Amino acid sequence: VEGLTQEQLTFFNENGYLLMPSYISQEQCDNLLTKTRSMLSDFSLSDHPMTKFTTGDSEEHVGDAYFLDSGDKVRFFFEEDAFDKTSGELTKPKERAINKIGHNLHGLIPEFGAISHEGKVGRRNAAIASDLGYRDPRLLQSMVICKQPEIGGAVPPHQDNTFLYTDRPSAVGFWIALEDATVSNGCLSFAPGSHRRAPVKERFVRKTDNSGTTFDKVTGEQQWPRDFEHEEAKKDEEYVLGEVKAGTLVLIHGNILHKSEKNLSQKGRIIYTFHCIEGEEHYDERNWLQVQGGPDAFTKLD
Ligand code: AKG
Repeated sequence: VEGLTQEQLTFFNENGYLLMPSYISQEQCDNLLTKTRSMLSDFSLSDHPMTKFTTGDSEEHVGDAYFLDSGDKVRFFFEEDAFDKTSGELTKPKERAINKIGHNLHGLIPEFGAISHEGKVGRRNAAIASDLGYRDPRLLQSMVICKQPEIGGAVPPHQDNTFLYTDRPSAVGFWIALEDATVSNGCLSFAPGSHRRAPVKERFVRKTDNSGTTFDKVTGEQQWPRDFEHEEAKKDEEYVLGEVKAGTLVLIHGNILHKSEKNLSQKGRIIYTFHCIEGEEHYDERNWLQVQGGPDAFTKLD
C-alpha cells in the first residue's frame, strides 16, 4: 500500500504539516457527514451534564468528569458560544450547538473505524505512519470537530504533544476535512517549521485527585527535541493558511504550532481527526486521556 512519496515526506519533515487532497472521496465524505448529523440529532440532552450547568463551583466537576471519562466513549461537547450568557440556556438547536464529539469514534462507530485503522483507508493510514518512522503506531483518540456556523469556536495556537504527551513526545494528527475548510469558516493554519524550533514546554494532565485538568511544566532532561534550532519558538510565528477541499487529509506533526479561527460564517466546517503516538514511548497515568486497559489498549495502526 502506498504511504507517502519522498517529496511528501520531505515537505512534512521540513514544514511539520502536509496537505493530501482527495485522500477520501466525496461519497465517503457524504456518508460520514450523514452519520455525524444523525449522531447530532440522536444524542440525548436529558442526561448530558450541560443540563446541570448552573452557577458556582460544583458545575465544573460534573463537566470535568464527563470530559475526563470520554477517552473510551462517544461524548458530545458544546460550543462555548452556544449558551446565552445570562440565562445559561442553549441559543441553538442541539444539532447546531455541538463543537466536537470524542474521543473513541474509531473504536465505537464503524463508519469512523473505516477511515482510521480499518479497511483500505486504514491500511493507507498505517503505511503513512510507517513512512513517518512509527514502529508501533497507536491510535489513541478520535474526534469529529463541527465548528458550527455562526458560533464555531477558535482553537488557539498549540502543539498536540502538549495534550497527548509521551516521553519522548511522539504524536501525529491525521485530520480529514469532510467539508471544505476555508478562511471564512475557520480552516487550520500552521507556523511552518515551528516543530523544529519549539520544544514541548508543558503537558495537559489530570489533577491528582481526578477533579479536573491542569498544565504541568516539562523541563530540562525531558524537553525534546534536544536539537531544536533555536532556544525558543519565534515570538511572533507567521502562520500560513491550510485551506482545503472536502476529502483532504492533513498530517500534523505533534510539535508544530497550529490554530484555527472562529467560524462566524453560515457554512459548517465538519472534520474528522485522530491522533497516533509511538507505542514504544512511555505514556503515563498523569495524561488526561486514559482508557480501560491502559495504554496497551490503544488501537494498533498496522
Ligand atoms: C487539532 O486537532 O490538533 C486541532 O488543532 C484541530 C483544530 C481544528 O480542527 O480547528
